Amino acid sequence: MQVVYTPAHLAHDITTETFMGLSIPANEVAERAEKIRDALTADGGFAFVEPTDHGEAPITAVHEPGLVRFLEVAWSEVRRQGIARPFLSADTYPNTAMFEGMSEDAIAALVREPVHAGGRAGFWGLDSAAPLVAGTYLAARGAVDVALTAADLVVAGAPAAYGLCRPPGHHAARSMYGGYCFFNNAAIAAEAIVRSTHEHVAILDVDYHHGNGSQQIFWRRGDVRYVSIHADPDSDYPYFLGRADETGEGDGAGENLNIPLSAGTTDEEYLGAVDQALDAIAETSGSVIVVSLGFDTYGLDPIGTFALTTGVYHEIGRRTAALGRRLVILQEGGYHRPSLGENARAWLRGAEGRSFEPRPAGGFGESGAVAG
Ligand code: SP5
Ligand code: ZN
Repeated sequence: MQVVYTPAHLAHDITTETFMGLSIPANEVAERAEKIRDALTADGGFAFVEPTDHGEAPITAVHEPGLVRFLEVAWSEVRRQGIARPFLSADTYPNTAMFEGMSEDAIAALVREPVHAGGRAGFWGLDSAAPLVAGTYLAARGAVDVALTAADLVVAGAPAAYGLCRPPGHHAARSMYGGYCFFNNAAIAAEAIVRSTHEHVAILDVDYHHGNGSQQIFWRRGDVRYVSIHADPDSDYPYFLGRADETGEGDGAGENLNIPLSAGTTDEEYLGAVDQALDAIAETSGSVIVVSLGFDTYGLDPIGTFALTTGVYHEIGRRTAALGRRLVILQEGGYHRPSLGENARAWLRGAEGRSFEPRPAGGFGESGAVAG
């Protein structure tokens, strides 16, 4: 399988994030992508390719141009405004209750992008967990090109391609970034595939979190089906979307399927949800599936609560490929760095119909971790 990778992600150099007002070591760090790259290189069965520059048009096909401009200039604005912070995080968000009682027209006239960088981050951002630094925009553009290049390979006939996207994308909505995500790599790829093939496209989102951005972008679309398995939003991010009764509207009615699962979900329970998700995709007419692949479902993940094991990723990859459709597999979350490489290897080998032999216990694919 071809793997699309670019070192551009290293420019999104994150060390801390804010969680409920507290500064904590960042979860979405550069080492994540490097661990996966190392494991796939060591495997020997993957061919690495660099992404090609696809420009801005495929991004604004999905995102509000104002969001793109904000992300492009945000860091220089932080510096120009003399804001002494190691990363940009929002000051104030426009909570809808701020405008309660006002007419839609009055709200539309009032709520506009402010000048202060902390206010602008609130205007475009969902939460405080997507720290923005000097290299964020270049890295996020790189991740989009990774996704689009993987899509190109599959549209050209490859049975599968893996885009090692970083930063991830599925929380980014048309006019919003958040949840470690800036541009929605999977949505941009899905839209590009719809436009080039004129086929229906399905998105299978198996990140631990609900992909609120992907759901929002395709909510009214009849030509893209979004199917997601994730933690129940009653107890997990993004809290306000991801429930089973969200099924789409207009042309998109019935095209959105959310499968929320509870804390402690096991391999067996998760595979049941995978079968349900794949059944919903099998009903659609297209020939390409975009997979939003997260490993924060892993038992040892620091921010997830599921109990999945490495072996089940091989089986999920195998079952997904067994639908007989071509796969654009794009990396989303997954924060237990020692296991990321093995989990990715397991999933991708499963998707290719190759066997998976776990590396020796204690190794997690790290060279030197096994004594001797
Ligand atoms: C792409 C993706 O997986 N985004 C996830 C965004 C999650 N945002 C909430 C992070 C909560 C961090 N909780 C730290 C708990 C430490 N025990
Ligand atoms: Zn996630």
